[in-house]
This record gives sequence, C-alpha cells and structure tokens, in this order.
Amino acid sequence: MNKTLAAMAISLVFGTSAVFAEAPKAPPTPPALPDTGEKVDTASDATPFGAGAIKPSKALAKIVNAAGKPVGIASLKQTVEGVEVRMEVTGLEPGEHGVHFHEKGECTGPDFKSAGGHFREEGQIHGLENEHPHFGDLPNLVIRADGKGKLRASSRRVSLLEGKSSLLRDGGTSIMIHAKKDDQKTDPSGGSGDRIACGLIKAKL
Ligand SMILES: [Cu+2]
Repeated sequence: MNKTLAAMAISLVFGTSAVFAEAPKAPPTPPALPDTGEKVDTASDATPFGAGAIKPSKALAKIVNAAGKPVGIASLKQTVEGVEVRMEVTGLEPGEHGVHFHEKGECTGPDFKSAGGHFREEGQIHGLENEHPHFGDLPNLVIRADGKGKLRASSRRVSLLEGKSSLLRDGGTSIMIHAKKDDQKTDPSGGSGDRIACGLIKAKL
C-alpha cells in the first residue's frame, strides 16, 4: 500500500515536473513573430517606420488656459510638406500672440513651465526670420476683439512620423500660446512673455 502510494506520488511529481519542463518550451510565440513580420511586409508600403509601429497622420491638442479651462483646439495633419496646423481658440485677449510647439507633453497650469522650452535642437535660433528657427516656431495667432482667433500654418520643421523632429516623440510635445506677440527674431522666445494657454499633442488614431 505504502509502496503504491509512494509510486503514485512519484509519478505525480514527475508528471507535474514534466509539465513544468514542457511549459518553458511551450510558449511557441516565436512562430507567431515571423507571422507578424509577414503581415507588416505585405500590408504596408510605408514600412520605414518599423514593424508594428503606429503611423498616425493626424494629431489633436485640446487647449486649456491657466485655470485649466478649455479654450480651444488645435488639429494637426501630416502632409508631404510637413505638418499643417489648424487652431481655433476663444476667450483670449485681443491682439497678437506667440505660438510654439514646446518640448514636453505636459500642460500644468497656471504657468505651464512643465512644457519646457521650445521644441528645438542644438544650433537652432528662435524666430521664423532666422535661418535655422526652432522646430517649434510658428507664426503669431491673431485674436479678434471678440476674443476669438484662428491660426492656419504649415511647418516643414516638424512631423507626426518618427524621427528627431516628431511632435509625437517619447515624452510628447505641446502647443503653447503666449501673452504677447512673438517678434520672430529674438532668442529664445521672441519676447512673447507669459504662457497663457497650452495643449498636449496627442496622436489621433
Ligand atoms: Cu513658447
């Protein structure tokens, strides 16, 4: 009896360990990988961005003021020329306001310092009137007497694809509206003053 029990126990143990021994071999996920690879190859004409990578062509930023209240929206679209920006805002001071893409995807009011400086790389000098402006430089936004304004702009210096100038890079980027006009030549921000509204740029899938 005892011997039988022992034998059963042993066979159970071996049985179990056999299952465990198989288990690590079991996850035959490797076969699945070539599969995915094939799918990517056949499905995309635009594989340069990497297997399985998201290839958004549009992005959106909900813009909030210093109090965190929504004041508008910016729609971004990848084109062959770069990125097209369409921004519509309301409830801002009439006049011209500097607008830039900033280097971090964090809009914490009221000062929005969380967004860091302008999205740029070394060697770039702020202002569209300079030869090598920041990635993030954009034309001024004009707010009418009713507090509303629209900005239509296109930038060749940024993209929504992969790469150093991607607005959708790790850590994100944001679009910022300033209190004053950007003179488009004075480093580092054209004398555009305080940050009054900010929108985190998110891929629109
Ligand atoms: Cu700025």
